[in-house]
Amino acid sequence: MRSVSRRMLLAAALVGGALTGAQAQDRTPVKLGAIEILTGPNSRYGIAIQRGFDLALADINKAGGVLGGRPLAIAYEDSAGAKEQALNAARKLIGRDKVPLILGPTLSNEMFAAGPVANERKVPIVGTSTTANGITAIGPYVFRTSLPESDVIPVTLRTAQQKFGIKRVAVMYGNDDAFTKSAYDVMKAALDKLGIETLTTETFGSKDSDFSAQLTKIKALNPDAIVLSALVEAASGVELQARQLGIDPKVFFIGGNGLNSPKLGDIAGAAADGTLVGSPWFVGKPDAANQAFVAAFKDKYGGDLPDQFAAQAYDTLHIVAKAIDAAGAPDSEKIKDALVKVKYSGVMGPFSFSDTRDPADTSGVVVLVMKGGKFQLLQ
Ligand code: 1QQ
Repeated sequence: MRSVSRRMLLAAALVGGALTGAQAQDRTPVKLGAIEILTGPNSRYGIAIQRGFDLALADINKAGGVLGGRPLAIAYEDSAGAKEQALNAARKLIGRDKVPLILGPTLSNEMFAAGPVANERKVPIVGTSTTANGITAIGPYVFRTSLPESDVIPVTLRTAQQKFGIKRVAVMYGNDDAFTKSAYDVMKAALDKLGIETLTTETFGSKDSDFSAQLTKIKALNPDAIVLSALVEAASGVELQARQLGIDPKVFFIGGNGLNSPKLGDIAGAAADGTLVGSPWFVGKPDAANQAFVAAFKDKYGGDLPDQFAAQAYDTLHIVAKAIDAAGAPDSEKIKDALVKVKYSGVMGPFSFSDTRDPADTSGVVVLVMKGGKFQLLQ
């Protein structure tokens, strides 16, 4: 009898031990940081990104979260498009919240401020919309899932040349933002390479609202097209004013990533018709994964369609979740090492990082044209 009860006690102890083990299974959320533009003139970009993340977050948590059952969470910080604010947000997320990884920031201009801090503190930071040259050269903890302008703009300009026979263009760019300046450099190199003549190069500040001096000069030169590197607020203003000043609607705009937002059509309306942009994604991309994403997005956000910023963010959170699982712990160093090895197929198509932590596959660029205030695939 004694031995039986001892065995029973042993069994009870084992069960108890097993129960304690199950109870001790870690269910604490894995909280990431995100720095995005949630207020102010450029918030259309950041809110699209936030919506993409939040949709992916819901999917991931519905499927059991990360690391065998821990929910994933995101602490958002609003940068308002200001690089000092993005820098402070990075400091706060790393120092106070101790996040193992940061998503964002929205603008290259902000990444050049926040990226070095994350890199120095050895916290991976993943841009989903930063397209300027030199982003990942900040350091080994800096990643991006967005295609750099250097992979997109040459395709856009070559398409404009082949399809519309442009020979002479005017160039306009914002000269106080890292992305708009970098995209201008890429445009200039591509125009030279294609043998397209640049009649004039005009600059403006990102907060300007009067572009009449530059546009009046451009009108007199009678270009085939206007190549424009700007964020969407200024871009909409330029396009509206161009038509008000009587620049012929046949003289279409060719833009960089800043113009690839539905906000351009919302603000500029018919004045933006004919605008060409290169894009890594389009809403009508017919594969099942993308169409399911578009439907789920519309469902969650009251019928609104996703844009490329939302699609890119959606895939990025899945890529990051995969890296966290592969890392086996919410540890910055392990996540960094896992990220470089991730292979993922999402709504943008197949994805992995190149050895410079940029997208490895640069082949998926399509050219979109604005018609009736909406971008559609150029046929
Ligand atoms: C950059 C961009 C912007 C258009 C992102 C919103 O491409 O800053 O790099």
